[in-house]
Amino acid sequence: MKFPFCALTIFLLYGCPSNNLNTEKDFEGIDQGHTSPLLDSDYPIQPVPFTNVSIEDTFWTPRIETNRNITLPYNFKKCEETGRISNFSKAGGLEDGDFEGIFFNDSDVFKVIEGASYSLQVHNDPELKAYLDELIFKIATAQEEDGYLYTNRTINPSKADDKAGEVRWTRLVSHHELYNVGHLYEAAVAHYQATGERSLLDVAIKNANLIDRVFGPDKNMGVPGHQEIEIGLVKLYRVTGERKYLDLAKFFIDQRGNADGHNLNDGDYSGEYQQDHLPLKQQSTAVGHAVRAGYFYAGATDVAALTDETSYDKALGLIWEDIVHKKIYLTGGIGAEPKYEGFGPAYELPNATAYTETCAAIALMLWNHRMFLRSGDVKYMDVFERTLYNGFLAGISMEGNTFFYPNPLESDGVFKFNQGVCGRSPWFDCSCCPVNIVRILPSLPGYVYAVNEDAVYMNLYMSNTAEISMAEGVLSVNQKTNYPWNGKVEVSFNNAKGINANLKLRIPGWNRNEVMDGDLYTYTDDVKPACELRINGELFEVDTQEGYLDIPKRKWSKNDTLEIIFEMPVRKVKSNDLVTANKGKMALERGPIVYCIEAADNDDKILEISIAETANYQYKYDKDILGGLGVLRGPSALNQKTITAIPYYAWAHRDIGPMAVWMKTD
Ligand code: FUB
Ligand code: ZN
Repeated sequence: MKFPFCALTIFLLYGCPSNNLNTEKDFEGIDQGHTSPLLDSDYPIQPVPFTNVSIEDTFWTPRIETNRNITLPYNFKKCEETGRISNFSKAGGLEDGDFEGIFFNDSDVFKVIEGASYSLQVHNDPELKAYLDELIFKIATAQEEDGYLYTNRTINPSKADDKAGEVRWTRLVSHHELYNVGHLYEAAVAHYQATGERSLLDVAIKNANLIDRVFGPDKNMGVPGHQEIEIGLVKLYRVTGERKYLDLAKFFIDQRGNADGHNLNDGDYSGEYQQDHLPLKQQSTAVGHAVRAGYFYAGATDVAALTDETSYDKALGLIWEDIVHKKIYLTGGIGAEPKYEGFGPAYELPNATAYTETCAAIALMLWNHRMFLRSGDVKYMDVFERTLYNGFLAGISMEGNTFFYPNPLESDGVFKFNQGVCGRSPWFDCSCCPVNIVRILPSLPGYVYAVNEDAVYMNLYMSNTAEISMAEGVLSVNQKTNYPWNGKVEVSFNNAKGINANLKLRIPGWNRNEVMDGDLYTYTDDVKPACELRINGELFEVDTQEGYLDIPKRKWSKNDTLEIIFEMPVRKVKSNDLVTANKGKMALERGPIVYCIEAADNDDKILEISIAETANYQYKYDKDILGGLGVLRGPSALNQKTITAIPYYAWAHRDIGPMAVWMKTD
């Protein structure tokens, strides 16, 4: 039995929760299927939904399957064991007892439901479906009559966590009433799309209608202490077509940093910490808590795309440059500062204390994908890919049941962060990261392709078959590759009759000699990795200036093949001199993978190892290390002994010991 509780028990005991029967009457716009209504405006480029992309890939399939078989039930089990789920039962009167855990633990459960729903969309699992039914029942009973949902207060307001206070909406800065329900909305939309059932969606709608009655111009003009509801409201708008949810998301974006109606400096968690120091339009640098920031920018990008609001673009562009030119780690992680889990000053990127929370990596990916959809600019998908294979993937073990919260780029094997662990952990009291990972992996196929009128963008490389809706019909595409270990990608089509499409194949930044946009990191050599495209066996010269192999519109059918070779040499990277932490140091990369050295493979003292700028490092796929990894081997300048570097994402799977991404150079 994979899921901890016996489904149906609650239904048999209590029947249906009343608010599931009582659909809000002011909501009419949804059909009983699970399609989205057409919206007035939207991103000019649309992602191909993950449900249309079937991944069969030697690198990613095991990770997605482990997520489904191990991480997902494991996360639910942990939520059971730690009282996160019984908090709902207690709030709903199904159980006695006090609230357990941290005041925003409801959000963890919503995030796992979101991940489970994505998984259900592509993998029928009656047991999981029944488990979700039972869980949603508990959540629905926890919802108060007017739609309010926050178990920390509902169970017993006089015992609510101090940060939340006894009275609703009184401590917006420090509590997470609005953050939690943002995750509820995301989960509800995912569950509705997976099942066509409204059980959780009705809970979300009832709650959103309450929030809409309470917040807005001439009402409560406070802002959420932690952004997230903006993203959730946009998803609710997408699925229902109810404009008021989009307007409310826009209100929360515009009200942040607006002194009219709320106090911008209201305690430790206010002001810059939550990006509430200035209106977004006047912001130009990334400050404060990194997850809050990432969700904020992602939500604002959504609102800009779905409304005629163009005034956020300049600020979002400047903030993006501030991050990517000055504040991002080589791994694509953001948020250097452990004290407040956020951005430090420009170029201050210490390695051993790099906080780079897994959730911040996720927030950055979500935002960069949206920036790409708005602009078509390759630089955003370059950041997405870098973060995906490094800063994000390091957060989850290959076994799927241990996690990193901070993701430092160096370790002495002893130092413990504020999460109290050195190495991977089975769980955290504040477990926002494990439950965030579980929703990203099943939706990963949705980041591979995007479409724009007659163009198809191929942004990520992993073996898959995709059904891509075009004006003329469905283009059925196969990708075959051994990426990230090999840069060869073969593309074929299943259409008997040709379908017209302009194909845009992303040339990864590392192949274009650009570590990332800007000059924070550069390759030490001037190698120009080859990029070759063959169409039906013939070498094809294409314009690559925009970062895409742009193949003009033509009919594609099952007679056609593409072969792309992105040459993937081992590269050495150095930092901008202003990054004092990396002075005199280099890092190794190959393709999208950032490498590190760790104690398990090297008998020297890791933090003393140095490498020569001229030394050669050889790539080899080693099937004996951790089930198979591409490793780099070459001489240490210290004593000419061979050192072995492994992908950063794979560190800390063996004995806990020192690790370094940046190595001294002699
Ligand atoms: O506050 C909710 C989440 O918990 C944040 O996003 C994380 O940084 C952690 O503090
Ligand atoms: Zn987290």
